[in-house]
Amino acid sequence: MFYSEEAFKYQKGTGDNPRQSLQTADKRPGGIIALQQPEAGASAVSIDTTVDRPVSTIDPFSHEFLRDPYPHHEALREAGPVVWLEQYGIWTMARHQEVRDALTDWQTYCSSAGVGLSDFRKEPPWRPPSIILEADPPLHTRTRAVLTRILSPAAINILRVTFEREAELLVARLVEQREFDGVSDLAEAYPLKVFPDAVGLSGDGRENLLPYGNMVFNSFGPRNDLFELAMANAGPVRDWIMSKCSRAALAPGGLGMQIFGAVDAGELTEVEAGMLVRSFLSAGIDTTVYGLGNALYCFARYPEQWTVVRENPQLIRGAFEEVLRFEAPVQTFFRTTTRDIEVGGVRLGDGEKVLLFLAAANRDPRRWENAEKFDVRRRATGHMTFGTGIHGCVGQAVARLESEAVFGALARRVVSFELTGEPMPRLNNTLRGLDTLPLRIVPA
Ligand code: 8QM
Repeated sequence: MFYSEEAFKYQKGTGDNPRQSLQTADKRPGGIIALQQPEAGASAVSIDTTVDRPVSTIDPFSHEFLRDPYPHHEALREAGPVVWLEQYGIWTMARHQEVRDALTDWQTYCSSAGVGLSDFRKEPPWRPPSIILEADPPLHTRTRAVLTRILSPAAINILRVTFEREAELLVARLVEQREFDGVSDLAEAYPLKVFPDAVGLSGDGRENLLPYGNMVFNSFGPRNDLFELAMANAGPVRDWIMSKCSRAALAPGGLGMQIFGAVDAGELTEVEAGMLVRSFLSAGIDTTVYGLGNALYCFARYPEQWTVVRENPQLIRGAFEEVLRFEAPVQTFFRTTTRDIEVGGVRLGDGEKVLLFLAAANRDPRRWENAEKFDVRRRATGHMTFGTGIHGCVGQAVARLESEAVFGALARRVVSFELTGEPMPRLNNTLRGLDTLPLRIVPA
């Protein structure tokens, strides 16, 4: 089996030598062997409450892992509440409770050292850090307040008429066409039209947006082949992005210019406003492209679930939450510890990187009934795809609006989506989604 080298073992405390003579071997599907912790009280005189640490040799950024992460997620969840990833010298958490707790405790799990593998305190970041994503309070509190206002559900609802009209136009064209690629013709085409329009970007050069997102999301991982490939044309792409972040480049009334309104109100500097426009252009496209693509893929794979949605349009909103739970476009984020802390009896040191598996938390059987089932009727809120706590996705109203506009239009016109070929994955160090999704529509 392809994941047979995923050997779990336990190490004592923070020591480096794996303990060889251990306990019961617990055979897991796929040949994974997890060695269990000693039973409590097994050593009658011990007063040491710190248990050994589960260790994994897996590389969560290898092609093999990214192609089918779910068996690996299960193995990491079952290995323990926190697991040491030997290859990178970092911790990881894959259970719902631990991921949620870490995201909530921003004082212990900080973002200002970067939310990727790279520790900004030890190596220079590839771009100036984001002043919202890669920041802690008090800076984060100030920048977040501005975006919370601009992206509030009420503020975003004003975009609904435009977003719905664009969705109707695009879907009418695709239904006419009958056969199309679900990724380029819909999942990419729609966000690339409505979101930059809403920000107030001019029409030219938008082909730079996806390559930039590819850079941003691959850069959270290690400097592997995916990172290098994404960075191949970094200079011109980054220059174009930065040129669109100034007041002069933005249309009046758009989301971008509203950020500059906060400068006039004394909340931000002019430079900070430009940096927050960069955050829009970093976080606002690929996430929804992958999200819409994953949704289409789910409905093509589980046609009976699309039928349920079509016949009950009030389920469209909840169905998209289920897509986010089941096929999370954003799979992982990192934090960095700011002090020694104990998690499930394991000691984590100060200044250590922790890889949080949002997508594994989303399928944790401790939290979800039939976690591996795509079920549009379930209550999927509580998934970790938008994160939670002070850094919880500030743009989620935009994401939901896009999905409701697109799948609302599709529900009125499409009976089913048929795969006309094998969908191909687009591998990324952070995102999970498709490169191609060949579809034929059965019209209503
Ligand atoms: C991910 O640049 C940024 O501020 C930024 C980049 C990426 C994200 C968020 C913010 C979570 C969607």
